[in-house]
Amino acid sequence: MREGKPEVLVTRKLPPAVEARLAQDYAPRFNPEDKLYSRDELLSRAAGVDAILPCHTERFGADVIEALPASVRIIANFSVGYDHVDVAAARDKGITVTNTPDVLSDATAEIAMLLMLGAARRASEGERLVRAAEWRDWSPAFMVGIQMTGKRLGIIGMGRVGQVLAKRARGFEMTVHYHNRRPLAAEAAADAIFHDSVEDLLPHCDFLSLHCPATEETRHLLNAARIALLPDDAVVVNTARGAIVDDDALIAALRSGKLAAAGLDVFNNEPDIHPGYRDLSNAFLLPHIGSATRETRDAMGFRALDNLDAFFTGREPDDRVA
Ligand code: 8YV
Repeated sequence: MREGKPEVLVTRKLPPAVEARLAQDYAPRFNPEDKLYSRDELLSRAAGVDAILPCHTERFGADVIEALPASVRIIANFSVGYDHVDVAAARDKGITVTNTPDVLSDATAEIAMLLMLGAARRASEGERLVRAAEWRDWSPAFMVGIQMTGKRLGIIGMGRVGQVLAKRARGFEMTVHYHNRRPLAAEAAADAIFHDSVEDLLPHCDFLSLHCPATEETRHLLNAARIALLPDDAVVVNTARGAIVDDDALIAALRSGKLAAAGLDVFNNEPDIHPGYRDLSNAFLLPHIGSATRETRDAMGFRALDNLDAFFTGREPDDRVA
């Protein structure tokens, strides 16, 4: 490392307390306008820096990693997901990669719960009606949705967020079923029922919530064949990554009425999502705000800084993924 404080390219605007700590301990290059950098802008701004602190909005494919200046030694992500980084390419180039697990589990589980309730109880449809002054009458047949209390919740990916959601769901007297690469230890699983394949899990899901990372193996995991295994009128929610869902299949199932509703916070090709979602009244759509709380944004920033601090003082960062 060169003399003086390490230089850090911070790709997006971060909470004031996080930027203050960065300014104290590092020589940061901030992005006060919070502008999304193009690939070329990112590379030119990275000239000479020791570290990059990016969000999931910046893509570090093998070509970008290859083109990064040799000065860059660590990519300390402000995100738990790191599918935007080609970790194999980073490893090959000797670049350390870290993420921010744990600190966003509560916030993301809250949004999963919001999506489940909002989708099942037709929240956005009702809200649009009221705002557009189109609510004119009431009858017992008006805006009837699906009750969540006491239903079966299926969770794919029983990691940190999945486990918090399972806890919250028990408050709604839901029975939790899950699929994970491995069954959880008895204490963590509590009364959740393990299924050793997605196919085995799906018929037990009145509600299905996706919590696995986006990888080659999970791409389009929820496809037409698997949706067909869900009970009729199931509700699907996704707070993980859009890539896990085959959009055409999900949209077809929402259109045909096979599924009662879907709640989505993440999409393929954000923010240019599949246009088919936009006019579906049974889709409750949010703009990737799973971890967008004041508390969690600060905690994510501090966690990314803890990783940088460890790296630049010769310790192993707690959240090293490459
Ligand atoms: C973050 C997320 O807001 O951390 C993640 O993986 O998907 C989001 O909740 C975003 O990635 C920040 O970069």
